Amino acid sequence: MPSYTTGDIRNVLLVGHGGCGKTTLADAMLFASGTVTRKGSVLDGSSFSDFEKEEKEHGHSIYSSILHIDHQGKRINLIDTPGSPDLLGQAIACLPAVETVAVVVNAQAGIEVVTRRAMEIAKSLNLPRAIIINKIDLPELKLEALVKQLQETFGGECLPINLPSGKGKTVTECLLNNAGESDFDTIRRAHAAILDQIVELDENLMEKYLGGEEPNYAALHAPFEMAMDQSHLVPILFTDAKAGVGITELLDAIAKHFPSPEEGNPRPFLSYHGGGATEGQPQEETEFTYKADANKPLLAHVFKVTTDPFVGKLAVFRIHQGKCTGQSQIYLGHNKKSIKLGHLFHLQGKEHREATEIIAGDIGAVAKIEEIHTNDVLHDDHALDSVHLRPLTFPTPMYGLAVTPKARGDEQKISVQLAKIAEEDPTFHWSTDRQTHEVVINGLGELHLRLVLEKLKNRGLQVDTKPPKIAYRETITAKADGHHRHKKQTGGAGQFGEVFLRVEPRERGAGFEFINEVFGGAIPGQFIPAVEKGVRDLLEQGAIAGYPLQDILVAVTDGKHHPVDSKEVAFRAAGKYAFKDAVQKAKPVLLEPIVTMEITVPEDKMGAITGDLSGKRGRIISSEVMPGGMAVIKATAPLAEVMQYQSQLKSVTGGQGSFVMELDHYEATPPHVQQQIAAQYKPKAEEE
Ligand SMILES: Nc1nc2c(ncn2[C@@H]2O[C@H](COP(=O)(O)OP(=O)(O)O)[C@@H](O)[C@H]2O)c(=O)[nH]1
Ligand SMILES: [Mg+2]
Repeated sequence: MPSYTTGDIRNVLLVGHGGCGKTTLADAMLFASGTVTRKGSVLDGSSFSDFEKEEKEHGHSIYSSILHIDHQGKRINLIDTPGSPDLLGQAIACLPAVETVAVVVNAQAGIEVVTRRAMEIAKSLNLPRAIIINKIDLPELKLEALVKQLQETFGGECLPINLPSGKGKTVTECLLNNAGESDFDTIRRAHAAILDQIVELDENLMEKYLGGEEPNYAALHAPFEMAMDQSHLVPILFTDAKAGVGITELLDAIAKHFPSPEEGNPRPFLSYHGGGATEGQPQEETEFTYKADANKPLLAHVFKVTTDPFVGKLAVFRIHQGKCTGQSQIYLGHNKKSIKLGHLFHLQGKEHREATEIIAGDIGAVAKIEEIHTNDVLHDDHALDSVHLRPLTFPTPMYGLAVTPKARGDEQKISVQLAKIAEEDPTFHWSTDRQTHEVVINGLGELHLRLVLEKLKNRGLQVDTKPPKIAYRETITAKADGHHRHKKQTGGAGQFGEVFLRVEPRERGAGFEFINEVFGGAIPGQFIPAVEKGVRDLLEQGAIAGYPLQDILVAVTDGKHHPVDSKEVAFRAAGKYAFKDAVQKAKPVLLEPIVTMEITVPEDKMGAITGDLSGKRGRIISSEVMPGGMAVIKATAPLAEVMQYQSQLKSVTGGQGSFVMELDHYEATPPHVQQQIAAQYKPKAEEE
């Protein structure tokens, strides 16, 4: 039995732009609380959080890591995440495990790309947020202006609960404390601002406060926590993680004020009702309500899976309801067979501390169960069979490389490793191109894929890379009719089938639909599936340049059959060529993937970058200068034009620029591009 209860737990995710000091902060919190007796550091590779080989080599975080801190009888589970925009998927995956997202801001650099995205994503998931302004020791800071800018960008509900004082050598609490000076504001003013905000949620308290009564901690806790839940308050705290300033105050604030699993907002779990596969009825998805209560059935969500060199596969989970021990027999989703959990752990970076029991609200890990995958739900009651988390939205990775093994015969091993990496990283995809048989890997940016290649190399697998083929699509833009008569008479039995059909464009993303409008048995019912098969054959092969057709409605309208010679194969061929006939008349177009790009460059390179993008058929959405001399440009561009963007950006900015891209939508290519691509296409000889 752990020494703490569900109400004692605080789960906090640290997220923020690379270099703002999250990992240093995590190490400082571990040390200041007395949870560890030596202070880890990213600088000498002794960090508790950045412990993986690749992280030590690069000097920054690459994976999320789970830490725990004991502070004043409270158990704080802290998740540190990498800050590169390429690796944001790591942080997103951990969001369902926490009550609070603490966004760390570099006091000097101010609001950066990841700051903004983290604030937006956490809000969209209804997760309480806090802001930690770190590096308050640096010279020439404009902290007052930064607080203003945070309020202008993210809302007036971002309010300090402590302020730096003594030139950044300490911080002074201003929630319960009402007097004193800070480096840029008075404590009295900051205190009034935060209380005004909180008492809005509690009429009783408001009345007393307006009457001149100072609320104490007991009176403030509930409205403070509620205000965080409702995004009515985003507390701001200040730290210097390097020197340890503001760390105990941060731990105190988390322990005292931040939501516990019993208080925080519920996670969006869903379950199916009615119907069910067996009854052939559509199922209805409804919200599943649960309670962070150790005495109810187990509901745990696996948010991370890693492979540890010593213990093998490690599945990290958050218990939302119930509890488990090593003896627990659990189910994975719909599986009928139960699994004994075996050894359970609490994680401290790379250290696994054996745990006898893990309770509601806590984060734990289980080793060596191959069947468990990321996003699985573990439970111990068949009533929870269909409970699952509403899927998280991850950016769709569009930065691609085609990889071929340097050593012959490594294909299989590479596939196995890529599958493992994909399971650990929701923004990494890999596939084998149907047409070229190339293995294509996709990530959010160059750094992301470079890290994947390093990982392969560390496992003894080397590959050559080149840009992959672009995944074009084809579609039609007009209605048209098509016809084909398939007739073969060779010696004995013949083949006969004739099909008339109509094609219509559908909305982008609507997919393919096949309907049968044949009346009076012109094509006997048993041959309709063959016609559809033929149509689908062409759907795969494409009609202009060999890319799959999409967003088309096909209606079979008429046909002819022969009592003896009509066969499935005849109707399959007739369907395919009638469809081809119709597509060619339906003003077909080639669609290309358009990506959104977020490019960070030194301010003086902004003009060069936007000019270059315009030449690449790009569209600039916004450009903004950030404090610290960097500019952020948002744009969309055809993927085909920006496949080599990494090296181009590097040459324009001398290596000081970075970018991320993700799929936005498909769009028709301009006619000259379509002609070029179609001209390169040599369809395989037709064997009609
Ligand atoms: N001066 C100063 N440097 C800091 C502070 N916190 C972190 N750093 C340094 O900033 C760099 C990046 O820190 P790290 O913790 O790896 O940042 P992360 O990418 O957010 O995890 C390291 O060199 C740290 O030593 C701080 O409060 N003040
Ligand atoms: Mg880090």
